[in-house]
Amino acid sequence: MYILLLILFGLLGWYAYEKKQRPTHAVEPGLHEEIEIPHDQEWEVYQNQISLCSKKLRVCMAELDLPYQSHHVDLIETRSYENLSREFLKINPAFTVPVLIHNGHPVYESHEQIVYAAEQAGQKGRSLLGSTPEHRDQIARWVDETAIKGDPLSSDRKTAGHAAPGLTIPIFTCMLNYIPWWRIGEGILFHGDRRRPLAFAAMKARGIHKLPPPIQAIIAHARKDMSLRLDAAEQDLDDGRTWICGDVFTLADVGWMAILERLDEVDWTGFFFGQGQRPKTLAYWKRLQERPSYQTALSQRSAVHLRALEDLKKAKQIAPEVREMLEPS
Ligand SMILES: N[C@@H](CCC(=O)N[C@@H](CS)C(=O)NCC(=O)O)C(=O)O
Repeated sequence: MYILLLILFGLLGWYAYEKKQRPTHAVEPGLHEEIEIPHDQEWEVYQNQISLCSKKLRVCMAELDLPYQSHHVDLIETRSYENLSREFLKINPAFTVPVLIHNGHPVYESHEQIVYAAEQAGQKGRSLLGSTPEHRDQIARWVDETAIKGDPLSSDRKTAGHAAPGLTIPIFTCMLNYIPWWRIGEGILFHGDRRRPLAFAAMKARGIHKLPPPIQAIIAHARKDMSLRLDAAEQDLDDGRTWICGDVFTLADVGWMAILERLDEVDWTGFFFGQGQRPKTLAYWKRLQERPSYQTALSQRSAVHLRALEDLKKAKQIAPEVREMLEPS
């Protein structure tokens, strides 16, 4: 009995100590000149291979031809909660990637990072930001539309950016099959937003065949919101323009490249573009894939992701109820 109590107090002591070492709190978006992060290069990026916001920043840096040192940070879907480690929380106490570091100062939030990098990058940056006040406003609207601002789990913002996490649930559910339970436990103990690891635990426990109804509802809302935003893109592209804001590639296209890539990697393209739906947007997506920045920043997929994608496709083939839940006819 005494031994059990001793172990229990030991564990509680460890938890209290460890929690104190991993403080989390919100951060103001934008550049923080008052914070100094150890660095080797002018530009450094803390990012994750599959994260939507990291992809957007990688595409932007590639378009701007800005060389940077990359620090890969694992998230639970790719392997472990490295974003909750003591080391990473010193870089971003808000526990998310990406973080852009310029001369040792962090810039938080990917929609701020792409604007900041473009503003620092001379002529190439000016072209991504737009030429006239109207053009800049139009670009800013799409940058906002493709961003995840505030709480990613809130359904208040009906944008493409906010629909994307819900549409990512199927692939993350399949990826979690390859992640051991104890790693998810680390998130439940230390995450700054416990709803996220709890949702991941539910996804892992139930699997793609039996997703809990509240999670199915998130997917259904996301599907509806994304459909409407893709319709808006289709309308803008209807006049035959090459890029979403005209004939010059801009930050608005950077945002859309990341969103359309996400739909592709979660096997949604058939649902949103099949049977001749939204042909202009589909052609636009093909043009985006031809840009060198796509090759540099997005073309590689991890082994876990590829295995999970196969699992997802197979589940949709063999289980009509999974297909109907994800892609209702
Ligand atoms: N608004 C933020 C969103 C960042 C965000 O939520 N990043 C996700 C990956 S796309 C993340 O780091 N999630 C880690 C977690 O929740 O544990 C931005 O645009 O940078």
